[in-house]
Amino acid sequence: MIENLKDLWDSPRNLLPTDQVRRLEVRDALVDIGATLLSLPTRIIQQLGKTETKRVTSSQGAGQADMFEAVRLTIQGRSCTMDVMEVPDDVPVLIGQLPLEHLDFVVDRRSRTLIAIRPTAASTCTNSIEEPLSMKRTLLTLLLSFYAGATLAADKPPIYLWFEPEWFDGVQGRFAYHGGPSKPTGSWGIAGPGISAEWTQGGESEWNSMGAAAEETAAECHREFIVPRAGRYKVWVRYVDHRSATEPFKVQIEQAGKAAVSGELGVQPVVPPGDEYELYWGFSFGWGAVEGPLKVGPAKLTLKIDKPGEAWRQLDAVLITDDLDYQPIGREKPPFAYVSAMNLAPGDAAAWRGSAKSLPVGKAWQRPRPGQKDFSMWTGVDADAKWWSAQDLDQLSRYDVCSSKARRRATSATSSTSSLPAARTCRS
Ligand SMILES: [Ca+2]
Repeated sequence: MIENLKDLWDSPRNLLPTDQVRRLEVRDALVDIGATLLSLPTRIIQQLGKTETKRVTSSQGAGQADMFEAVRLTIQGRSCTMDVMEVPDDVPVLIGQLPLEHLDFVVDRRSRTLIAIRPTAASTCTNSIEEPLSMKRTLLTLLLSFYAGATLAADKPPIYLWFEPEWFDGVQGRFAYHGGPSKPTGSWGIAGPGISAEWTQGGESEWNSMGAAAEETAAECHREFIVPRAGRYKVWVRYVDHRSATEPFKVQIEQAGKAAVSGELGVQPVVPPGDEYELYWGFSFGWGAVEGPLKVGPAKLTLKIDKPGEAWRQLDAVLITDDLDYQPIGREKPPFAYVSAMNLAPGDAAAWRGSAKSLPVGKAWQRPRPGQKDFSMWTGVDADAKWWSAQDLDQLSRYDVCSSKARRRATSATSSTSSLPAARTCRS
């Protein structure tokens, strides 16, 4: 319950009828230790008829917010007086650390409830002085974001949004750096699917990448997306980092027509100049990031070139995440929430074979494990069901199971087939 404080004062003095006290019951408030104060959306502030007092820098650092005169806040029968910070209408009512501390609440993550740490009668708008300070601080560290009486926001997994810029609107035609210097076209072009330089680095993420010439001065592509949760985000971009040359481009996220996050990449190296790919090819894929706060709701990501670089621009993948500690590696996908829902490494791997689980494994198949892991170049093995059903599995050697093409190559390379190394016999 949030009430207009002045109305409450006026009511007992017969200056205002009790039923005219402006008050609101909020059922979807968010308890958020990322916030310090009590934050109310503009529409609720207007309904309560509050008056603006000053502008302050918000805890997110980048923006400013308006402060409003105090309200009476009541949660589970406990009340206190609290100043109000304004947030946009698409943000829920946020209950930060100060109101929680004033009301002597801590969050119990397991039961997803607020727990009072002293009797109701003692909960007023004063800080606890009887409680040892160390105890207070310990309890505060336990406070985590959650939707009051509903879902713990902190229990939700981090958000990872992975995008492939070669699909973005505005990417036109093709770009290639390996056919000689390319000319500016006024737009990003599809690049790839790579040559040896990319393949030795694991290749490009998913389909291809996109690129633009060093001399390009005006190219832009974008895509729209939804920010599922308000918070501070990192926008990572996997791109070609040239050794000793710049490849500048700008990353921008707009919300409601305003720049929410923006920054320039490709000016400072993100891969060490001594990196083996940088030394061998003169460039390497690397990840650079810009960071900033995003609100819940629609957003537009733009990748833009507005000045020439010293070498070509080539972008492969974008990752937007509120997991600020996460560091992308190569093309590896982040730990999406669904990954944790699957047990991808069961103890009994044979159970995965379905109807073939009772098939015995031939003794001759035992082989040294590269890097302690079993390994099979399946593309080099014949898959003729008739042939397999006629074999005695215990008698088969690696040579026997190779494709006929691989067998021909192996035979022409050496007259002995009985001691062929796996790498030679099984490469098609
Ligand atoms: Ca890509």
